[in-house]
Amino acid sequence: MTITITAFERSPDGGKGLARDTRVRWALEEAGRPYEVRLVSFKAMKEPAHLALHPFGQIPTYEEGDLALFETGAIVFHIAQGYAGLLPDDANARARAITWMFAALNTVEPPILDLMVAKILEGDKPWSKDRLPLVMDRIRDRLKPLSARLGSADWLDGAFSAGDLMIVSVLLRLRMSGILDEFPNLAAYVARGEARPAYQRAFADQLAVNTGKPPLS
Ligand code: GTB
Repeated sequence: MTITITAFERSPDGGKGLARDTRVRWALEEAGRPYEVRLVSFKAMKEPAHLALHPFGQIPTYEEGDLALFETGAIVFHIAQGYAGLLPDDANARARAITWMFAALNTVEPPILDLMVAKILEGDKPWSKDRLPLVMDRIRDRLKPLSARLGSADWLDGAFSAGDLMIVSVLLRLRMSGILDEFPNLAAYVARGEARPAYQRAFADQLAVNTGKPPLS
């Protein structure tokens, strides 16, 4: 059955891979599932056809036969099921990988999103300069224990999993801030994620959309 996801017609990041379709593309590439992409404009995202797929009028969405999903956590979980390379067969290891997926979305990503809001949406407010250090400290409060848990390991819990895919995806947003460099093992962890061939393909494909250049063959 054909898998179709949606992505920005033109991502505001110009192809840095920060929009959330990249993590879905990455999971599909890891699982070796071919997929098609339907590009949507900001206007189309708020129209009934797209709202039927995504109640909040956002990207990405995922369609496969009769199934339509939204929310990257649910989409990546769905893709990862049945593929041991993303969710191990061992029940406990699988539950732990899923735990890291939740941690990525519920614990690590929120302060990182706050930084985007502080910088981009509230950057012109008079209090923005005072708020920024507080936001950065809240991010450090997450990175410190994450760094301690990772230690010198390659991945968070043995082999690479959907948990790592989600954690790396949310940490990637921090690259520009420089804060990752305070935690060299996390910076190396993110680089390991980015070096995976599946990530490289996902990144190249979204870049091609945003620059009009063909993806790497
Ligand atoms: N919780 C949802 C999920 O995980 O799927 C969040 C989905 C979401 O926020 N989608 C964003 C969207 O559709 C795109 S990824 N926004 C349009 C809208 O809400 O109207 C967020 C995003 C946007 C732009 C950049 N960027 O340019 O750097 C990065 C990330």
